[in-house]
Amino acid sequence: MGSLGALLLPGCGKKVPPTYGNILRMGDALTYNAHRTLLPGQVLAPEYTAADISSFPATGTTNPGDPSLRTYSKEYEAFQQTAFTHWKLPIEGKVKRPGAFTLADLKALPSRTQITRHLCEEGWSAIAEWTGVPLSVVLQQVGVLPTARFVNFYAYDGYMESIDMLDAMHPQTILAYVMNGRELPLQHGAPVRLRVERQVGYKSVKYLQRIVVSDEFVDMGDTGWSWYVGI
Ligand SMILES: Nc1nc2c(c(=O)[nH]1)N[C@H]1C(S)=C(S)[C@@H](COP(=O)(O)O)O[C@H]1N2
Ligand SMILES: [Mo]
Repeated sequence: MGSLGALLLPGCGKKVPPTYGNILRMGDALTYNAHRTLLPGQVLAPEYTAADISSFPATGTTNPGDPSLRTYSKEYEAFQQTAFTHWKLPIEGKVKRPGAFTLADLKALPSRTQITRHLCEEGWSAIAEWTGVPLSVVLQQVGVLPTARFVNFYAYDGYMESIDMLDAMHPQTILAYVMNGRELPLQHGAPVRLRVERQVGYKSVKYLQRIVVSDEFVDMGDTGWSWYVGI
């Protein structure tokens, strides 16, 4: 505990996420540097075989380019009409080399394929195979600053979520562009969605628009769900 205590010090006095009853919220106060030393101890979520792949409902937004939606995005609709060739994912905030990645850029980076169980807070679960680039690889490209503690994800339907560095650097946290061997379908978050396998489904942001690395917790408001729900 001595060394953990020392790692926690840099976060003291900083704004941390609302706890909503959680007690083991150590990760919130840790910096990128501290997390790197803790990484080897990370536990993987269970992975399954192709035979376990199930039907997979689409929930929440299923097409941000639908003009009848309150959250309609004209920009998204345009990207969709050109098969996402003009889509770019900016990664900014507390990074040394902010930049934007095209779908081709992301596909050119090392990939990971995993068959995992998605657990929705509404009580259903489903198994699928996901392929994408580990978020850790992308973060390495842009060079996360040592003081960074959170990664914030913004989507074309106005959806947003954040995770701490421990989840961001986790080997199964990927930016997925393939589902069950095919291009990520529209209803499941095309062209790229986040997969955070050790947390409940709502952290797996679909329709990624922008990623922002931050030192401070960004309060995205009370969604009615806990900020952290490990599984
Ligand atoms: N952009 C965006 N991401 C989102 C959502 C959403 O409505 N919009 N819903 C979340 C919830 S609650 C779940 S359970 C999963 C659903 O993913 P699916 O539609 O592929 O099943 O996406 C999550 N990510
Ligand atoms: Mo969900």
